[in-house]
Amino acid sequence: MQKQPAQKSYFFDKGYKDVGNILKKTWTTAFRPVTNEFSRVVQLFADNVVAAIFTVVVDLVVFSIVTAAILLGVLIFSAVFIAGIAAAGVVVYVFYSLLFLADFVFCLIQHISSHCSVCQNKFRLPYYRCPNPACSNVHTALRPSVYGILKRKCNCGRKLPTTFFNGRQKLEAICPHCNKRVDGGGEHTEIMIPIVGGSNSGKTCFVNMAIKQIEACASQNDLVFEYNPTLDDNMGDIRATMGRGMLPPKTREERMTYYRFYLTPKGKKVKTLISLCDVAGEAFDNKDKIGEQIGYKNANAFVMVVDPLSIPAFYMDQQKKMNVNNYARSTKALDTVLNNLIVTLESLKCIDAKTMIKTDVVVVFTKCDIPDLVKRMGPQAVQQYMFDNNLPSKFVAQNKLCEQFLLEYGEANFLNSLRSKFRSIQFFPTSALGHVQNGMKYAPQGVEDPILWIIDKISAGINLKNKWGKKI
Ligand SMILES: Nc1nc2c(ncn2[C@@H]2O[C@H](COP(=O)(O)OP(=O)(O)OP(=O)(O)O)[C@@H](O)[C@H]2O)c(=O)[nH]1
Ligand SMILES: [Mg+2]
Ligand SMILES: [Zn+2]
Ligand SMILES: [Zn+2]
Repeated sequence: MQKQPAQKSYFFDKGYKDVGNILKKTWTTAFRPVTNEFSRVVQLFADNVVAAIFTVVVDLVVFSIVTAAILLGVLIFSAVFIAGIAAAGVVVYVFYSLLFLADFVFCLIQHISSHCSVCQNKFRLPYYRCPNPACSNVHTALRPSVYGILKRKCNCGRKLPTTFFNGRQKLEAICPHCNKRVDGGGEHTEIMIPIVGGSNSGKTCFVNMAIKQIEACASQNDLVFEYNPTLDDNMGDIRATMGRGMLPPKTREERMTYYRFYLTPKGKKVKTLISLCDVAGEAFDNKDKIGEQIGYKNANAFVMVVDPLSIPAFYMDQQKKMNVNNYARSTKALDTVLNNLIVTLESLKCIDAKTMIKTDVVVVFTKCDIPDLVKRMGPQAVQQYMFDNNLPSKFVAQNKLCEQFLLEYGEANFLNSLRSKFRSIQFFPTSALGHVQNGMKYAPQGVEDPILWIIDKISAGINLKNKWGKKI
């Protein structure tokens, strides 16, 4: 363990020295009468040899008995003392080991971890800053240790808790990789989901509307929602803009922006922090750019955003029927975006070419307010398809309708890549806006479901089977 700015615990440091000193003192004090007598006799030999010889004879009789008695007494005392200390030591070490293990196992089972929104690294135990305003000491391994079992004393004198059970997570947490503050580090389990899609595919509209709708329906789903802004969060501005019926600006940042919120089942102690990570679509233009985002390595699942108008055959078809410019088409081919993501994940050692990304993906069709898409995969069309084909749920129907659409418009490659690389796929037709920009209030359609679905799928603590009508 790295040296900590704290005082070592008595039992692990000063305790040993004290035991040594006590034994040393006991032995020297107990034999002092014998050593004193020895010195006296030596002195006597110099002064009066006859008296000295007489004394030696008497001493041999008297002091051999006294010495034997002292020796026995000291030996018994030392044995009892050492046994007592050893017993206390065993108790302390057992307590230390149990607490260390309990804290470690609890954090492991509860999946307690944090993702840094600045450097994108993931870690289980953050660094913690001493809460004393006059002290800026950073404790890099705040857990039961030689510095203290349940608490440790910082060099400034302030006592700090060393486990989850007595409130370590309430201290100010710091990212061990970039030293930036991480809100609630060590307190929650965190799920990080990147939003993948080309420029103009509708990522920013979708993410912001999805979060708004998740908040609105949280209590209906027995969840507690709490927004948790990061340092470079622009959610407030985007919400205000969209609230006025306008569109969010194009995302410029090619580094992921983490939109964060706590979503916790009512009554649960350990919170779940969800990070939805948006990025400028250009980041997926080539694998070098996207490769700089090491956060992909730590992704728990992916949201793949599909702008149906980015599919050339569908775009050409729609050009004849409506003013496609109203929908700000994404021009990036779907399989290029997906392949760049896969190559990146391979280079980050998340997968190798032959194996799969061992996680789930939801594929979100955006802009499903396009009249032809409403007809093909709107809520009514899904219900009808489910009914006509006697399907067990609307989610199976959505999958069939979206897959058919992709195949019909020549995106078999994209569909095959998805199927071969991910553990599970669920499709969702959505509309973040409900209609083209026309000054009217936006009316999002189905945007919360994909995010809640993927959260339910990967989170141990969140279970929405009542919402889906089945366990997923
Ligand atoms: N009609 C309609 N248009 C949408 C919808 N979602 C997005 N759009 C249009 O698509 C444009 C781009 O959406 P954004 O969410 O900014 O796209 P993005 O994927 O974030 O793009 P970058 O920031 O460039 O990566 C918007 O300005 C809208 O014109 C929708 O649900 N319905
Ligand atoms: Mg954007
Ligand atoms: Zn301190
Ligand atoms: Zn960091």
